[in-house]
Amino acid sequence: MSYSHPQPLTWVRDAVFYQIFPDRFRNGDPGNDPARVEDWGDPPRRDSFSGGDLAGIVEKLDYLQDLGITALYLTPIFTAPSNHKYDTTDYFQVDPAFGGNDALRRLVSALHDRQMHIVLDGVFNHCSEIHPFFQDVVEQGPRSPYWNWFTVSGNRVVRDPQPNYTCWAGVTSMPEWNHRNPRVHDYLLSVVRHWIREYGIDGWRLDTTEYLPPDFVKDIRRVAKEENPDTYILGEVMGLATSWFKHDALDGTMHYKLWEALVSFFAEESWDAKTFAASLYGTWNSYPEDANYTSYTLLGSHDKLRFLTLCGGDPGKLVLAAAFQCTYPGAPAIYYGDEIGLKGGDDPDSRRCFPWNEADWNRPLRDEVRRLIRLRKDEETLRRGALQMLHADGRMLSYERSLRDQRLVVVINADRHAEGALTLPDGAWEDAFAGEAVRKDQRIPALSYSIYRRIASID
Ligand SMILES: [Ca+2]
Repeated sequence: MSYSHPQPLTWVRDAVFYQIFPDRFRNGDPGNDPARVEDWGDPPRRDSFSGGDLAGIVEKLDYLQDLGITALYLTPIFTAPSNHKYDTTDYFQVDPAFGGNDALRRLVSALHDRQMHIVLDGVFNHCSEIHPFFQDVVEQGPRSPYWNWFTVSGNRVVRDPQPNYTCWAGVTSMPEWNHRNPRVHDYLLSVVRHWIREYGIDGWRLDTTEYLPPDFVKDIRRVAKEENPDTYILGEVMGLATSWFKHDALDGTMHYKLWEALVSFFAEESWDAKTFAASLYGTWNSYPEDANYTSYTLLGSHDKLRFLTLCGGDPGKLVLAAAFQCTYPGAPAIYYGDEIGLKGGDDPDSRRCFPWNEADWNRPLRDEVRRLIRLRKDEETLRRGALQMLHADGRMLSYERSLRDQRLVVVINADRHAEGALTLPDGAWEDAFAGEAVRKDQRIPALSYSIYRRIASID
């Protein structure tokens, strides 16, 4: 299949994403800090605030662009009581601690000036218990016009000892919307439309997609495309996303199936290359070809231990995983701070403040990630080309990417001790970074990768 002709969502195929947890990335405006704000860098707690905001992101766009980032995914930014803001109280207001609606307008404008894109987090399964509609139900019971917007058994809302209303994962502060009520859908779809039409956002990441009715997800995608056909609808799907794609409900998935494979092969070393390649093959073939190219391939997110921590703190393993990520189909996504060696265990530890003191950075790691992103941007073949596995044996893996007459070969030796050997396919080859011709037979040192470009074919 050729990808040389214009395709929908070209910007996603070419994107390198950066995920930001806004409270922890950068405090650009101390004037909007929540009342009880911690010192920047203090270890996060589940209920602590660090003061990060959207002005801070604008301040650091040079940093992000220098790294090679072309698109941002922000965890929720609408008004909510928690630091993570998955408990929305007002879907039409950016949280004042993030700078309010004007700050979003400035951020979108600054991003678009740089031809960068922004994807917001849509939390449409549940809201906050202090959302005014739920509060009305608490106060008025069945007389509330919003009574049927939630699912309450009995004639009044009871929280303790057991909630008598459906709520997210049993968390009483997050009542679930009643998705059987069409008025709920109309309301949430108006949110989807509003931020595309009025603020020009480029996509929605749908929180807990697997808990939403499929027809509702399809409606989200439909109305988003009506506003702008280039809008990206990205599902948070922890399992296989096959059925979501089959029913045209999503453009891409946060590729957690791939993430599991990356963790097993690179970080935990519990899989050999054959098992890893078989997993890649299975997922690849179960998704439509387009969806493989427009999914979001991640090493980390706010819901997982930091990849470097999963690697036992070994940045060499992370580099190999990043080399894979940047040479495989799908838009690579960096979880803020992974590129400078930020560590972190389970939530809230995985949500530490970004350390802006460069003395705290792993500079060689950042340079390596930057170099890989640059190669991906320079080589259309890595972004859009076909994929062909060559070898998977022991702890070594090689594959080819091809587009028209362009060929690239990637080899990754994830063995800690043993050197590997690779014979390049027919033709003349050069090192893709150095641009220097190489021999056909290559030695691949332990824990290293190489990328080769074909400079001439024999035919
Ligand atoms: Ca602030």
